[in-house]
Amino acid sequence: MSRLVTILNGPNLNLLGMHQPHIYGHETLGDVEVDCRTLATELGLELRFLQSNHEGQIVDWIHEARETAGGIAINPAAFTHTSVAILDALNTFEGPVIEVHISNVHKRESFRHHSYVSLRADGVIAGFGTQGYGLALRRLARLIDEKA
Ligand code: DHK
Repeated sequence: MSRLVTILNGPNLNLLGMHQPHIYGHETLGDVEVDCRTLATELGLELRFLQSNHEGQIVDWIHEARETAGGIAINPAAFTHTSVAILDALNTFEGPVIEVHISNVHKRESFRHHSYVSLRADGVIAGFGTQGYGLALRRLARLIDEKA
């Protein structure tokens, strides 16, 4: 199985660290990417780290991952709660999928309690701050190793 992992980030995460730090913390998405790249190297993974505010772009990247990646970690942000298109795209991907939320969505507004992506995800991480991305990478490395 490919040791390439794709990390996908949805809308507004380009502004991470610059708004609502009491919910999302002070780290920027650039900081998260640097940490993920360091950890990926330690774990022997290759990494593609992407962010888009556009649903169709995320669908296209999931289709690309079908051809190239051994696993996906995705923080779909607001699309978590709305996007059947992203769920359908993830259902075409055969490798492990981990869903990441920086905040504990279950402690927040009720509309954040439902996730379409959870219908496909092999695991869900919420409320661990940006540390959740590293936890997702560790889990994907384990699942990819187990399938090798
Ligand atoms: C990020 C967002 O932008 C919200 O729309 C989600 C998620 C939660 C997060 O915690 O990472 O509801």
